[in-house]
Amino acid sequence: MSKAFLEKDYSVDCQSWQKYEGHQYCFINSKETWADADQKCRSYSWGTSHLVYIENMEENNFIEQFFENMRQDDEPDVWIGLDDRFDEGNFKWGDKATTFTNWSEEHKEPNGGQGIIPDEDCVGMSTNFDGEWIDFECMKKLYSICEVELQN
Ligand SMILES: [Ca+2]
Ligand SMILES: [Ca+2]
Ligand SMILES: [Ca+2]
Repeated sequence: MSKAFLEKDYSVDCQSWQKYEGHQYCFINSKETWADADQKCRSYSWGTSHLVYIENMEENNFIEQFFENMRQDDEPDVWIGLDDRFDEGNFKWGDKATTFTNWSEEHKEPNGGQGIIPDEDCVGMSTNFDGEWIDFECMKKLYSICEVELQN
């Protein structure tokens, strides 16, 4: 099988799903723009998967640890499924409003970008900031984590 073919097969990125607290997660082992990562996640599990939605501190801590275990280099940031692409300042998980958030307030995030990058609409978690969240420019390429909510 050629490498070019493998690269088009999204399933090769998401080999090991990890179960935690009624959810299932996988690590995408390639750096993608937020939109490409989101599209990959949505192609798994018959469309029930999405970029990870973090709904409490326990899940945040789990995802931080999972990312640190899975990443292939010292990349500090990973995409999560939060964005304000369609309504500036109104961050959502897909079409779901946020309840829990974990912004890096010390670093004044989300700051919507500044200077030469004035438009930051996609959110990552930073291991440099203790698992806190940062809004980034959406074309930035990062590792990402997908999530499926399991039927209990
Ligand atoms: Ca979740
Ligand atoms: Ca924004
Ligand atoms: Ca920012």
